[in-house]
Amino acid sequence: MIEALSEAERAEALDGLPDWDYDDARDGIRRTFTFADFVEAFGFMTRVALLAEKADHHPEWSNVWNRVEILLTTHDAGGLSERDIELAEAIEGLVE
Ligand code: HBI
Repeated sequence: MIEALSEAERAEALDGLPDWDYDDARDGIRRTFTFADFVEAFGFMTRVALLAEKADHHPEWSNVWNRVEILLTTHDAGGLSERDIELAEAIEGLVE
């Protein structure tokens, strides 16, 4: 079992993820990524999928042509957890 982050822990984690927004309704974090075209967007999704599977932690996401919207929250914790932060950081590593 994993615990949801406290408000203070969340604030600290989000300081390190300036491009991610906190979603109050879902107790999760969101970011929209935009690429040159569909192939770039889907290539990114493939790389994220491999990271997610390795971590056994999976995004809620959608894709429209060159845009990928990602929401990270932890169902097991009922909200945002360290696992979401770790996955967000790993995703940032792909697009740097
Ligand atoms: N992915 N985002 C997210 N949240 C979870 O709680 C979660 C997951 N992937 C797999 C997973 N939990 C497993 O541990 C089981 O709950 C199936």
